[in-house]
Amino acid sequence: MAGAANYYFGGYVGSPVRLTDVGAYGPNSVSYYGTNDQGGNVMEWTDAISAYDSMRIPRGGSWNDNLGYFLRSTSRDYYVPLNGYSDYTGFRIASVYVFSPIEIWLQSKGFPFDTDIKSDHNNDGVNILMAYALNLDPNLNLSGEMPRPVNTPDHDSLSFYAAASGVTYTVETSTDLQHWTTEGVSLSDLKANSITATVKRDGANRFMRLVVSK
Ligand SMILES: [Ca+2]
Ligand SMILES: [Ca+2]
Repeated sequence: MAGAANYYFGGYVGSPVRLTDVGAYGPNSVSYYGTNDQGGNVMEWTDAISAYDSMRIPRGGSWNDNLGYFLRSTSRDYYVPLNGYSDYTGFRIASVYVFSPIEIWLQSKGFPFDTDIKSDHNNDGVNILMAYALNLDPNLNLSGEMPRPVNTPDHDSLSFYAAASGVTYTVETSTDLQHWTTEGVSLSDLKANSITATVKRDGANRFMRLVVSK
């Protein structure tokens, strides 16, 4: 990480030897994560506690460090917070992003968490959301793995995995592949992570489809 930081190196002529405004060192002081003055200026408290002596760990070095050592991202200092203040120790406000179940699943399958789940990266006709909904591996060819209807003289039925977190499963029926309805489709309770959708036979040709949404 090339750049500039506010620290005091043995009286180096370029050091202000005091606190500077955030961003005073310009774009060169912006870290890989887009944060200003990560190294130098003020040293920031972290939520880490030293296992060795239970002291709290600040990192990043400050304007008051007369060596560059504490600027290193691998370096840490040890202090006990007291009821006092200094102009070389501060903190940074950050928010924690909590991954949703599907975002965790995406990463477990080798995808970035923000992948477009409507995409079909391997062109097998099954998008990523459908693979997630049916508990299948999106990296495999799933063209032959979709739920298949079972036909009896009285009913047509479709059973499928229906326990993916955050997914709504709907089964629709149609006689012409144009107009789809959930009317006449009965759904079983979830049993062994599966649901069975059943349509009564009435003499017409019937199609069934599974719709998943998030
Ligand atoms: Ca800093
Ligand atoms: Ca696919």
